Amino acid sequence: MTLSRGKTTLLWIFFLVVLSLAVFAYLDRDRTLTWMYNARSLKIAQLKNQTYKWLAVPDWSGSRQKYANKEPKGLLMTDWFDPSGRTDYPTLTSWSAPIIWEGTFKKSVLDFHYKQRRITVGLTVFAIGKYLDKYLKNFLLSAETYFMAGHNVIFYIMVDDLSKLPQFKLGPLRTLKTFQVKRESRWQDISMMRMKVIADLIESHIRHEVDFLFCMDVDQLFHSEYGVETLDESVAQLHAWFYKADRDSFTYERNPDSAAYIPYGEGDYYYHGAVFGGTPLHLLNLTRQCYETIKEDKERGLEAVWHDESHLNKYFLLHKPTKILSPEYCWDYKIGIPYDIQNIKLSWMPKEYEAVRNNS
Ligand code: 4GW
Ligand code: MN
Repeated sequence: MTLSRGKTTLLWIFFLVVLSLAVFAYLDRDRTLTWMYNARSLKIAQLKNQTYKWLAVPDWSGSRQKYANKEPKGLLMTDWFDPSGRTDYPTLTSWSAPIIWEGTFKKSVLDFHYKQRRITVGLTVFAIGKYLDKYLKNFLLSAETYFMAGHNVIFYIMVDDLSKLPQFKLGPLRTLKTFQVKRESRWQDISMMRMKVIADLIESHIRHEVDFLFCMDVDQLFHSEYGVETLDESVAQLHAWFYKADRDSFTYERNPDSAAYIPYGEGDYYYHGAVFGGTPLHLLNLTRQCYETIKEDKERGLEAVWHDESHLNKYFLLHKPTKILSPEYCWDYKIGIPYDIQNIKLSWMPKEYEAVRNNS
């Protein structure tokens, strides 16, 4: 049987299309090419939930876990951390995690160590509605200067309106990736949905790209170097208003029906929801877990007193952080500047509720 010329050509075209699709699928095994194509308007909320499968796989082929160990490989804690560097506040937790205060770490040793390993640190931040106009530009400009200076950084910016992104020139070693997210109508949901979006983004993107990750509120400003001394597997931030308070005055969720419940008499510290960090694997676990407990509460018609922060505090009570940051890493100038706050790296921006609350 002989085919007509036209049919032969069609068969060839069909064959070439199938071949190109196969080559594309092979090259795009980790879906990076598809991501690049979608990156400008990705609806993260629609990403598929595959975490449970992925968490069950111990081998992170293609991820950057090799450098992201609890203890910097080749460095002992005694090489870079001096717990007696400060005597005004405890510098070790009861489970022996360091509490990083100005004066307790050797910056040059750590910088040299991480520089040699060419690490990349990610930073996620959400700017939805008025927060996009009001806070994002200054947050990023200050981060550009002070966040992990001298190291590779990727900023992951989640906004509801890509056309309002601030324009400025990024320095070397810095990359900015923007994503569009659905705007929740209640502000409590804007704050809480961050856990889900970050989890999805770690799974699909961040785990391939960074060794360590921080997740921060946008209504803040960096003032001095926020460096590699903050990196670890699981990093929690002491809340500026509670670091000297008695645990029974912590504003944990006290309703026993809530998944975020912490009874009186329990708890280690009151952690601030505006800053948390760690390795991508750990933060995937944290954000998934917090999202699950938030959902559990929602299904019972409950909402924890400080929203995602209450769930984060419960998570860190059950999974102790491997490093804690002093309030110098997230200070509120409204408190003043007491003697123990020696070097403020990041501070809260004043809240102007009339400007941001009507979030339309
Ligand atoms: C009250 O009207 C609002 S709006 C409370 C939070 C809002 C909000 C928060 C928002 O409209 N858009 C937005 O992007 N966010 C993100 O959630 C932003 O990254 C912000 O830093 C984070 C947590 O909200 P917050 O800073 O107002 O929370 P607190 O008071 O605990 O710092
Ligand atoms: Mn905030």
